[in-house]
Amino acid sequence: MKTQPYKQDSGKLTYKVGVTLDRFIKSKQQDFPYATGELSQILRDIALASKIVSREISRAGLSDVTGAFGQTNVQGEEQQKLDVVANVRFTRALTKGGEVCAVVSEEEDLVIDLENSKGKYVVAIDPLDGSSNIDVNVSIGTIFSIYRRKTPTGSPIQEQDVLQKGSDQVAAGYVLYGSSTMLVYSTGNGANGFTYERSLGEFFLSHPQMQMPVDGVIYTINEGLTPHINPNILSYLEGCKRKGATARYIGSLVADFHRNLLKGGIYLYPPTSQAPNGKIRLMYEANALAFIAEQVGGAATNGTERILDIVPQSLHQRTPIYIGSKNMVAGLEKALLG
Ligand code: FBP
Repeated sequence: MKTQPYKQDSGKLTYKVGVTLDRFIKSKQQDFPYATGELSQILRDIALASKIVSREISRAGLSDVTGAFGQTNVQGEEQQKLDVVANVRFTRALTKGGEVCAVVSEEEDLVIDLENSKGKYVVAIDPLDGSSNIDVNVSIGTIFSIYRRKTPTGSPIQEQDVLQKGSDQVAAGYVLYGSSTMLVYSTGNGANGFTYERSLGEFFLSHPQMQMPVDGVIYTINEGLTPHINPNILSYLEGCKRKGATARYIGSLVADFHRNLLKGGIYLYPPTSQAPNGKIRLMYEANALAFIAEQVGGAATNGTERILDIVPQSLHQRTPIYIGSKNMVAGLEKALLG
């Protein structure tokens, strides 16, 4: 039979739309030691749930999903309706995807056992980060960490499956619901960013092989905390200001981290006299962003130890965190030594 070779049409009529997240995940699958498609499926599940949550957020003012839900979570924080919506959407998507055996969520007191005898993975997730910004239309996010369970599939979920160090993550990332919705993730071979094209319902590769500047001009801290923090941090911030650095603080960790990743900067949430371990949660906030930070050439510490080396003791433990441009984090660690 006579055939003809495929000729890539480069006419203006059919401009290229770019690489979809799905195709990218597939093309990178062989990079992953256990490449059997399970991790790819989990990333797809997270992408699907984030599309639904992005839709709910973008029309929040038109539907009854703003305001408090009327319950508090294990942190004693008042749950927002969208916190609950996001928690349900991500947990449901991970359950239906069939590759996850347990979920650790900021909105759930205990580990959720998905009773999935073939699930090899554990996901830790902050379904909606930046709760104080939900109802005021300021950027918020989702943060996720993916681990391989340690015990045999089908056996009861053990502490060792869940309380794993950040350096054991097999993948991690975040979704930013901002002026556009973006998903940034890494499986340990650099980090890539995808922008959501709502009209096509697809994430497209928009930020390949992201890199964080080693030096930055931005410091990010809730200035309201300064009367209650270590004076060495105050002198470090004075040093940054003398070097011309500027303050930026959105109050949503994902949004502040993402900006500093692109522009160079440091996010600080130190221990305070009221919160001796700071505010940020290790398992589903700090670990994932520290993984990404290191993959893009940045760094993350609790002041004395690399965040990814911290051995978790409990699901909802908090940790001081200083994360961002490598030289700025190194400068902070030096300042803390006094
Ligand atoms: P949650 O909203 O998921 O609880 O996350 C914590 C957080 O909102 C971060 O996103 C943010 O960086 C920080 O707390 C803001 O804290 P504060 O209001 O004390 O500045």
